[in-house]
Amino acid sequence: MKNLLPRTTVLTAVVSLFLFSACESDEATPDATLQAANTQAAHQTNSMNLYKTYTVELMELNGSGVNGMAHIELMGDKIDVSLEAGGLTPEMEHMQHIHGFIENNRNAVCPPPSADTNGDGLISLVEGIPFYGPVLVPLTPYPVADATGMVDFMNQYPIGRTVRSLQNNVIVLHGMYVDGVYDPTIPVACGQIKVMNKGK
Ligand SMILES: [Cu+2]
Repeated sequence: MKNLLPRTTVLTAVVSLFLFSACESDEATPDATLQAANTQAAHQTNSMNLYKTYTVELMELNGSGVNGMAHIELMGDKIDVSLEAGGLTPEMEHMQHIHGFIENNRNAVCPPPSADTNGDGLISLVEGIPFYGPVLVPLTPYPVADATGMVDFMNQYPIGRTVRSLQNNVIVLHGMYVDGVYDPTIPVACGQIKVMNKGK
């Protein structure tokens, strides 16, 4: 487990940089659903965007057998994330992140099988990045799956302005054995973040 720390620290540092630059921007990222709306409606909905509920159905990647559900509540500049998943490698740490693109209106998606560009039968962390983008929010502290491969997780995070278009992003869970060696980075589940409730 100790050898996981440097990688985790690097990811966290990268994300901190992203969040910092996100806060510097005065432009709020418009929701994709707003593009066709008129300006007045957009303003109205933008203020409502500060309170929203989202759901995420996590589906397996790389034949992992992992699946789960996550809920996100957006409250201004904070999110509450709750996540339950099963089928994970028991007793191992599983990195979990909100992935997405900083660029306005670029939607993150879960990688299709064709993302496996080197043809080794697995979609690596790097091969998935053209689809789900870099890490926007690391959902720390990364949970360790219990003896049955389950995680039941909840935490709150501050988020930058560009991340607030949460439905443009995905959640990715990582970590499974590949050829007898635990690969903490390999994606094992992914789910699109979907708006459940437009809020107050
Ligand atoms: Cu990730």
